[in-house]
Parts: sequence; C-alpha cells; structure tokens
Amino acid sequence: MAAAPVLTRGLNSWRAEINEVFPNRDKASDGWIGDLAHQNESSSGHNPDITGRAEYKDGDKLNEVRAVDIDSDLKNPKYSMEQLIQWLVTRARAGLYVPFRYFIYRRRIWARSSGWTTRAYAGPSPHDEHAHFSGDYNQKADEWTGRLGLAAAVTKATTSTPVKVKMIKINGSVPELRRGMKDPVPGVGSSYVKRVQAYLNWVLPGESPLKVDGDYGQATQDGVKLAMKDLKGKSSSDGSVVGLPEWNRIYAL
Ligand SMILES: [Ca+2]
Ligand SMILES: [Ca+2]
Ligand SMILES: [Zn+2]
Repeated sequence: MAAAPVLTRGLNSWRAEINEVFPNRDKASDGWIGDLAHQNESSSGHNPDITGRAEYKDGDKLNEVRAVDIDSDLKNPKYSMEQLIQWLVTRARAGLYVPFRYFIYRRRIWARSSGWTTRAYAGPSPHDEHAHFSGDYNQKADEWTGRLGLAAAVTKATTSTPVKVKMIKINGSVPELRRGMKDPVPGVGSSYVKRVQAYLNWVLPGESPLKVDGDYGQATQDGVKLAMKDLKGKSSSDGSVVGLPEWNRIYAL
C-alpha cells in the first residue's frame, strides 16, 4: 500500500509562515490535494507523486503533493496578497532563496525557469480567490523548514506611520488638518488641504495668493496663522493645525 499523501515539508513551512503572520486570514479557498476527479484528469502539482498524476515524481518513499493554494484574503486591511506576491517576486529576483518552482496569482505566473519574470497565465482558473505555490523539484525545497521573512516585510510595509485624521463636525464632518499633510489625506480621501488653501486666498485678499497644491507646508501655515489674527494683530494659532476654530474662521461660518 502506498504511503498516504502529504504536503511537502517545504510548502507546509511556507503555509505555516503565512499563518503566523496572518492568524485571522480566510482559509476558504485554501487547498493542497486535488480531488479524485482532478487526479484522474490531468497531471497537477496538487496530485501526490506516487499515487497521483503529479507534475513531478522524485522517486522517494514520500507520497508528496508539491503545490499549495492560499486564500487571497489575508484579513489585514494594510497588507494584501498582491503585496505579498510582489514582495516574493522582488525577493526571488534578487536571488534570495524561495522554495518554489513557480507561483500564480491573478492571471499572472512567475517561474524560476523564466527568471521570475511576470508572464500572463491563461489557465482555466484566473487564481483570483487564491494564490498557487508550486514547490521546487528537489529535496531541498521538499524538506525546507525555514522562514522567508514575511513578518519583517509586513511590519516594514505597514508601519510607515499613516497620518492620523480626527474628524470634527461643522455642518457635516471636516477633518482636523496638520502641517505636513498632503491631499488626498489618508482616511479622508478628499481635497481638504486644497480647500483650505482656496479659502485662505478668499479670506486674505490682500496677501499674495497661496498655491492651491494640496500640500500643507510653510506658506499654508503662514496663511492659517494670518487668518487667525485678531484686530490687534495677535494670532490665536501658529497655523500648524486646522481644527474647529480655524475651519470656522476660514469658512467664515
Ligand atoms: Ca516523493
Ligand atoms: Ca521528496
Ligand atoms: Zn493550486
């Protein structure tokens, strides 16, 4: 009797790494072994290499499946499967080790034999719901137990401090803007800095007009400070924040 099918240790390690980094990820479209119909139809990396029609049979005693599917939904709003794939491609092209022969995602395939160039994949499944990873055809990839460094990659990609935006209410919601912000302000997605600049030009007619470029820099800060001056020439703001008083003054509400 042939040995029970097993996913290669290498692909098992890769899946474990993804699970460690994305513990809440959706697994609905995960898969590793082909169903029986699939196994009879055509050769596939999802078929075991002793009892199935596998793409590659290495002749050892393990009945290995050399492909794994990972659901596209990593359940992380800051990091997508597309980012993961791009990271992997960059890594592979740099000559760093990946235990794969090829991988497929969203109608594209990257193969070791093609130098990991991006090529169109025209197979029956577009691979939108999951990414497919085929293990390389050697014992090193079969037995690989390492980690590729996904955790560090995700941390690096997701800690480029997003600008915090606080919403305040003035006839609807307007954000609190701060110097250094640029349109479109993340989390707001509108031209709020440009709006402030345009209104400053309107409320400060004697001043040289601000460039309405959506970049809250020194000129805009000076404009806000100027707009907040009282009759005695004293400003109630240094101009670095457009909060409720500033919005009220600039909008002349
Ligand atoms: Ca084998
Ligand atoms: Ca093997
Ligand atoms: Zn697959």
